[in-house]
Amino acid sequence: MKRIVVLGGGISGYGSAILAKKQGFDVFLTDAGRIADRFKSKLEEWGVPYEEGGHTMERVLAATEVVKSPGIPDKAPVVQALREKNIPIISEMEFACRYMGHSKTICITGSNGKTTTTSLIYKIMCDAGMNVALGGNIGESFAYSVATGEYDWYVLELSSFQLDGMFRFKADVSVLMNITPDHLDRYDYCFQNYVDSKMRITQNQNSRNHFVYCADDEVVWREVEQMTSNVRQLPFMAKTSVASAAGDAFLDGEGIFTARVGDRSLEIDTAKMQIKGLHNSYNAMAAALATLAAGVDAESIERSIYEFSPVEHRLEPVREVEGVLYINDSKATNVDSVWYALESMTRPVVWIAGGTDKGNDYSPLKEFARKKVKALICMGLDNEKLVRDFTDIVPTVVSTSSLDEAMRAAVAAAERGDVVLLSPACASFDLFKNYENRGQLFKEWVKSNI
Ligand code: UMA
Ligand code: ADP
Repeated sequence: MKRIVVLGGGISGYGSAILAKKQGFDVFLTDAGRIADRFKSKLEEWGVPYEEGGHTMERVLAATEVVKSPGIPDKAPVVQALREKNIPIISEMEFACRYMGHSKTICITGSNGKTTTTSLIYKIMCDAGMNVALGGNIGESFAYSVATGEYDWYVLELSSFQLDGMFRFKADVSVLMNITPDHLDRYDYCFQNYVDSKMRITQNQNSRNHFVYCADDEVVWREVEQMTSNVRQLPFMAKTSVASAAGDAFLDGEGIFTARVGDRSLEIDTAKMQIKGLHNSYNAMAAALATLAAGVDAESIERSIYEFSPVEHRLEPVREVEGVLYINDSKATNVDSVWYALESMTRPVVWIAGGTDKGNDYSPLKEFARKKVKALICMGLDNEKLVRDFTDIVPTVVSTSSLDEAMRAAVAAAERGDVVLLSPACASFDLFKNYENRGQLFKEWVKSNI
């Protein structure tokens, strides 16, 4: 009997183990750390043997195939040992797609905008009454959904880590939002390795499938030009002009976009959307093309796009107090996402930034900072780089080392008509548990102290 070993007992691992059990395989789950109680009880309920606090190599190396959780890097000794023995290592997605039957998939990747676009696509599909599940880098485990439900469609957010373990998987509709440097520590600090990983979103696609992508993104465009597959291309754009026989979406200078797939089309006035900024117009164009390709009615898509409100921690308006609007963009953990946040600001900005720097180059932000930011409040244990880079660009730069100190400085700097924007460009781990915790504490402070 095939022996499946699942590495990691988080969301990805527990779902994979349960699916393997359901398929009748000999399965064993192993985790180097602790497994959460809710996952343990599920494993016990399904009779899946597991261990925690370390990997018993003898059992791991007895596997016919290994399903690896995406957070475990290739450098981990357990992965190295498996590679030496040539034991196949796949991701949860690759494993689960074998048991999906006739269900179809819409798969979304990119450096930024994955969660927003995935959530919008999921809403459009649900509103249209389709039988759809959400999974991947968001929500419930895809493998668990395959084990326990029957869906016509899966909407999957995919990280590069998940794509790395995908080989025969084929998306019916693939969506690529953009490619900018991120996670380079997992790719030998080589940007092209990360680009290659993202491009796996199109692997195995053929002329019956669709590929939605941002034609304005130079990195994406360079890769598309080299593609040899005959997948139906659906580019979306605001700056370039690329026509595709299969369909496309274009945002004009008045903020109106038209999306067309085959002979079906829709029109959106982006000023009437609740999600703001050029990046959200890209997200909406991508979602419109993907769902038109999936056969959703054009009018229903339009309605859902207008109804969709920002996902938590992504340019999320928190509260307006005495004419000052507080916005939580805690998920902006890289320079590109802050670029789009500042791009979308129409009022003077008191900008709260900082945290764990990932080797950031802040130069792309300087033009917007000069034009729109009246005060920069640096919030982190080491603010030296931010202070140095923006001192002659922004009139006031304040260095703080806690949320409370940063918020007091922001309130003092803000006047009626301004925006206080938390959009850090950095990871959160110096002062917070994660970006959700940072955004949550920001919101609580705004709600209880002003
Ligand atoms: N572990 C080992 N051995 C090791 C190292 C770790 O057993 O050598 C164990 C840990 O002790 C832990 C488990 O592996 O219990 C964790 O696995 P994981 O980090 O892959 O986490 P999961 O909970 O399974 O969640 C993963 C994704 N996490 C990462 O990629 C870091 C989730 O994405 C995803 O939703 C989930 O699978 C379902 O597919 C989260 C994420 O942060 C949202 N993604 C990154 C991002 O968005 O930037 C890529
Ligand atoms: P991801 O899941 O890829 O991290 P999110 O939708 O969670 O993407 O957004 C992460 C951050 O990037 C937020 O600050 C958000 O405002 C910003 N963002 C959203 N969409 C885009 C986009 N298309 N391009 C650049 N930045 C974006």
